[in-house]
Amino acid sequence: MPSDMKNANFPMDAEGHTYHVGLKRGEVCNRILTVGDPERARRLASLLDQDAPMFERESHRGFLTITGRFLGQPVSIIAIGMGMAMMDFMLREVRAVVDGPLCVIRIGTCGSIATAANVGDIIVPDGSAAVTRRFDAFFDLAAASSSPSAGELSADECYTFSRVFPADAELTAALREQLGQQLSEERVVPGVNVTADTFYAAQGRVDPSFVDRNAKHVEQIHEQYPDAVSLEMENFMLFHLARCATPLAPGVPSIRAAAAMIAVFQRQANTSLPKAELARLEMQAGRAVLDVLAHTLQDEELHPESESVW
Ligand code: DUR
Repeated sequence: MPSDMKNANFPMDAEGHTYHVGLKRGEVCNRILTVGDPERARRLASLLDQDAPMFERESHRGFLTITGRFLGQPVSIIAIGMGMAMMDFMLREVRAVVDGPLCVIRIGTCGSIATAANVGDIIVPDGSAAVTRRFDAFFDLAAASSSPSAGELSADECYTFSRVFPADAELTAALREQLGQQLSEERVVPGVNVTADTFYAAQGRVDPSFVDRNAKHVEQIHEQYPDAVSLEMENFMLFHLARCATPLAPGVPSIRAAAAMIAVFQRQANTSLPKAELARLEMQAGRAVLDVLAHTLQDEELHPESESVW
């Protein structure tokens, strides 16, 4: 259990640990590799410099942070679990305890909805849109649900489609280059990622136990976003908050962000990636991301105190 919290607006304990991610100043650094699965975070931590000190914290809300060094540069690997809310917790709480620019790259998995991307390909998106359930559309639909055509709303009114929020162009280009060297260039796929607020309905998975009005969902996504390649649950919030973060100075972004997603399902072909293949790809992606992070922030951009223990 966390100790007593102060400040209901942005809760922290007496030592300055944030409420959910459980980190205080000095325990997390400016370069961040974020993933969902804590076991993936531990496997990727094996790539960090083994002779450097390593800090580890598991929070009471399921976040795992490992801070160490890669090529001598401080890097934090943070596992957040799943969904946009967890990305929001992580970015805001890390932002609160680190000075200077943050550089955040996510490695995750996704479903491919483009014939250009097969299982085992790595998608490095130019940007992300959010597709979310429009809850009110279902208020009357669900009550009249015995027939799937019940209610007055058409299927395309049941979900909202946001604008595409861009990834950092420079980081994205560097990431594609590194991944191209690790795998091969044709297996690194660009395009627009779509972040859904759920794994099932908002990704067009049909479930007869619920009224979801999503039989044509993937088609509607392609209509909205002609470059859509993937569906997952976190990247939009990363790119969105990077854009919403208050600049450190005029023209100096607070958060720069990019993402690499391993396609584990191909939705049209209905295929899935074998587990052993995923394990191999995540390490290749990890090496590429850590390399980009280590070469990204220059020492003079960083506030010395924020990395005092590193
Ligand atoms: N994910 C999806 N959809 C897929 C494949 C992977 O959302 O089809 C990602 C996002 C989330 C987790 O973190 O993996 C859900 O399995």
